[in-house]
Amino acid sequence: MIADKAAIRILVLDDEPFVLKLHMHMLAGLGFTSVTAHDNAADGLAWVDAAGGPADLILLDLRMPRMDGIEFVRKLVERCYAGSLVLISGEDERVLRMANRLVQAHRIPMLGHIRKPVPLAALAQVMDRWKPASAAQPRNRKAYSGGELRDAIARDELVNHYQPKVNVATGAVAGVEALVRWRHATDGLVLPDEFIPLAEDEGLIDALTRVALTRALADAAAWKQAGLQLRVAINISMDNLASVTFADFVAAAAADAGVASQDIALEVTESRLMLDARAPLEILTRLRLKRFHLSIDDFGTGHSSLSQLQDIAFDELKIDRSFVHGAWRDATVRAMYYTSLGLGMHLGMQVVAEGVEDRDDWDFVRDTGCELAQGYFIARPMPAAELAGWIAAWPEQAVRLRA
Ligand code: G
Ligand code: G
Ligand code: MN
Repeated sequence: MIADKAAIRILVLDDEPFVLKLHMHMLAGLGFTSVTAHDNAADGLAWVDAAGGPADLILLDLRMPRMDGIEFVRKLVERCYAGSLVLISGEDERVLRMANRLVQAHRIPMLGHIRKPVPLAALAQVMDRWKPASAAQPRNRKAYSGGELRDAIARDELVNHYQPKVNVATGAVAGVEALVRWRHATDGLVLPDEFIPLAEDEGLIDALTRVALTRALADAAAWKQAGLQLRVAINISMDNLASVTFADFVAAAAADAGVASQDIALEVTESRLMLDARAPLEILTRLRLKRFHLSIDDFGTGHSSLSQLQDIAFDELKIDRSFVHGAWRDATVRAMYYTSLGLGMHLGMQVVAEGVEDRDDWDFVRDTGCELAQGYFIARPMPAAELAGWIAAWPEQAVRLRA
């Protein structure tokens, strides 16, 4: 709930005076009364410039004669606009989505997009998301230095969490994915997005991967001892595949730990373009010949794409979560999902749907015949020590999901 709706300064832009009146009326009905309306972007911009303290929120029509909504957004960015935006348009979903992406890329808080004619309930729902500019700002991430990360690796501050992958039809736990975290002395548990790119830039990714892999192998061996049959997956950066000794390192580490190569999966994401494909191809081919399980991660994003599938004999394809979560209700997302699933199946790969976040996602994935699923709905990544407990409790939940 918003405390003081009347204090929020709203600008409504639409080239049709009737629509302007209607939207102002709807906003007033919802309790938003500090509303200014203009029927063209130039006047809107003049108002923003003159009003002494710009709008907190702008309801923006995309198609307007002369200056359109997209150009207006650029002018807002030039003015360091700090408020939020709602896009309103008669365009179809995909055009709205494209505009939505642009606004996000400009880092303007986007409360949502609504198709015309605007239903009151949709407007109310979007307006409910409004937050003051300070609260809407993303948490300021702390930037770490290469030296700090190097010390963290040396001091053994990196730990693996594990997220289960389960068979959708049977509920069986097929394996786990190791996801590294930094147990930071003062900042708490730091997620990999905040230090993997740094590790790649600072030449630390090999050291990091060695630590994560060694840890994962030790945990895999312990689980096997305890009678748990799990394939353990580890994430590999493209930079790991630059040095041809990597395949030998992986094979030796697995042998030392007493873990069979079939029980280890290597998840590869091509986050940046590889200029020289020879080393990665050599390493992946050798690992495949040694029967390590190769997985293409985040499929459909970045460079994890079709030509990769053609060149590399992956055993597993992980459909990126942006093509999974919400696919049941969104036709565009669903098209990406089905295409990825079909490709994986045609090529005889195991397919994993990532980002299964709720019951609707789960039911959808199950109905499509995808073999494996992973996501918050099943389990969040957890410390190694919690896995056995989770596995013991899971079947009861899985049974209920079959209903
Ligand atoms: O753990 P999260 O759940 O936040 O992971 C974010 C990203 O970090 C994912 O893309 C994942 O693949 C990557 N990641 C996690 N652990 C490792 C790792 O050990 N090595 C590499 N290269 N990437 C990792
Ligand atoms: O790139 P990779 O697939 O390795 O990334 C795994 C990342 O996805 C980790 O950051 C993990 O915490 C995150 N993740 C796992 N399950 C879900 C989920 O259901 N929803 C979302 N949003 N993220 C998830
Ligand atoms: Mn992964």
